[in-house]
Amino acid sequence: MRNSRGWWALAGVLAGLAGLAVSYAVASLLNVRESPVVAVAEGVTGLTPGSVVKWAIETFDRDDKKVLVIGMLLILFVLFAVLGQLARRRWWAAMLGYAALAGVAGVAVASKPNPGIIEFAPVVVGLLGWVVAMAVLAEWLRRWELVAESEDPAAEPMHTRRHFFIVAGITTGVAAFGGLIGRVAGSSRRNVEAARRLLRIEGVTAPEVPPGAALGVEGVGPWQTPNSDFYLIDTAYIKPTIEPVDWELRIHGMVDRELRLSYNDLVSREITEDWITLNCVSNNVGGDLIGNAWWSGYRLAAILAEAGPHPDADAVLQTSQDGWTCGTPLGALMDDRNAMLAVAMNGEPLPIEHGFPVRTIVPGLYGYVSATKWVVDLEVTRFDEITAFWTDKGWSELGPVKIASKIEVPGSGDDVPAGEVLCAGYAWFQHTGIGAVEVQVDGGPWQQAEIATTPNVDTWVQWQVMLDLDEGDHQLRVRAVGEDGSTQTGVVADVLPDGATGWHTVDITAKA
Ligand SMILES: Nc1nc2c(c(=O)[nH]1)N[C@H]1C(S)=C(S)[C@@H](COP(=O)(O)O)O[C@H]1N2
Ligand SMILES: [Mo]
Repeated sequence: MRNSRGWWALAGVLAGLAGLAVSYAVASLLNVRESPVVAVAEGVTGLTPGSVVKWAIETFDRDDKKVLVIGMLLILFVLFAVLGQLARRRWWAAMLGYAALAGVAGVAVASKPNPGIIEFAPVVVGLLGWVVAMAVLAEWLRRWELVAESEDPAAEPMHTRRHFFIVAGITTGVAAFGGLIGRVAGSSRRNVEAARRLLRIEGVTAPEVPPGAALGVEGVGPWQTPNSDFYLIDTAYIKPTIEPVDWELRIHGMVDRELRLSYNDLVSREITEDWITLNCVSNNVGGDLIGNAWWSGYRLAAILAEAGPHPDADAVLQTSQDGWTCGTPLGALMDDRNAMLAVAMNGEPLPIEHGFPVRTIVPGLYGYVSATKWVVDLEVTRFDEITAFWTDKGWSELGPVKIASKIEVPGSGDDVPAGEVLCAGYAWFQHTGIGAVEVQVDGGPWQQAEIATTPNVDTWVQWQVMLDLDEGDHQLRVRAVGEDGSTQTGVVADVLPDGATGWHTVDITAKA
């Protein structure tokens, strides 16, 4: 027992590995977006200055993420060894250390767009793994130490030492088994990720923000929402992982010809691309369940026309691979708008979370009645014959997007210098278009804002207006006017059953 500190360090490392491994296994089994280690690695990349990231990418090329994860694991090894030694005399400090590490992972997971509760499971299980493994190993190390230091000739250090080794062996086994489960369970997701990375879809072009669409006001989110920041809403605890070769879309029901499309059939069609803003019916006034992307796909109007819908059909029941359903007006899928089966988002194959390999996008409708991710089945039918996932729960059958607007700067509670204050944000009324945006200070007259140009009526619109504010507290309000002349109502309505209404209001203080 001469080198007791070394044994404690070993115990720390083994417990650490076991915790990481069970966390990884749970992450893979639940198919959550990233294991905590990767989430932290991504967080680190996000916080690292651009020049360093650029250097790392150039130096390590495509392996930059791998290098980062390996580097983090090395740092963790050292930390685990230190925590193991700490556990010897200051148990609470070691536990605090594990909790802090889990806290970092938790923050990294929480910083992803709209993380579900399930995404925290790997962090919680990992922390439990650490604590349990460390407790068991510490127990036997202590006994060994006691016996080794004992004067009693009957005490047998061999016996306790053997026990510690057995427990250490079991912990190693758990770590190896957890790692194995993680590999095997994660393989379908890895295969799909690999297939996605290698995919080159003919005709998909990179997005270029149209000139004049972004006003460049500081504090206003980007006009084009990057995939990594795009809000995520779905009911799937485990995200479907579908390889393009395994994907098939069935179009049937009230049609003249039933169609079955493979991925290759789909991508050999004529591509269509467009800027379309997607938002969720659950978005509260001023909320951020909205994003704008460059979508590439294949026009549903053409595909449905081939199937030949019957004249008395008025709906399409869409079903995703995980069994989620929604009912979409047939008219919205067949008129001149760019309703599409999308395969790419912002010039890249759809991310798995956003519906890889194929999802529906329909300008002008909320996601819950139109934007089916992992879509596999379209049944042409009638609204009076179907129910769908959300309409079963009291949401409206039809979900046209309501006209809305939002102030992004100044933010609620901000202090601003009195005098000229730039107020800016977004307005949207997909498939009708925004004609004007007006801002009101303290219930006074509505002031016209300048609105940016947009490539079509299906995207959100940036706006800005210079306000003149006296010292003191002020309340700012915004409302939009549609291109059809309709004015956004100030009547407050809840998101249920068909979308929130009311004017977004921001309270600020102007200071000398
Ligand atoms: N398969 C599936 N598709 C779905 C949903 C879902 O729960 N499952 N939710 C819908 C809702 S309510 C919205 S708002 C959009 C969100 O799409 P996003 O996660 O890509 O932003 O997806 C729609 N498509
Ligand atoms: Mo939604």
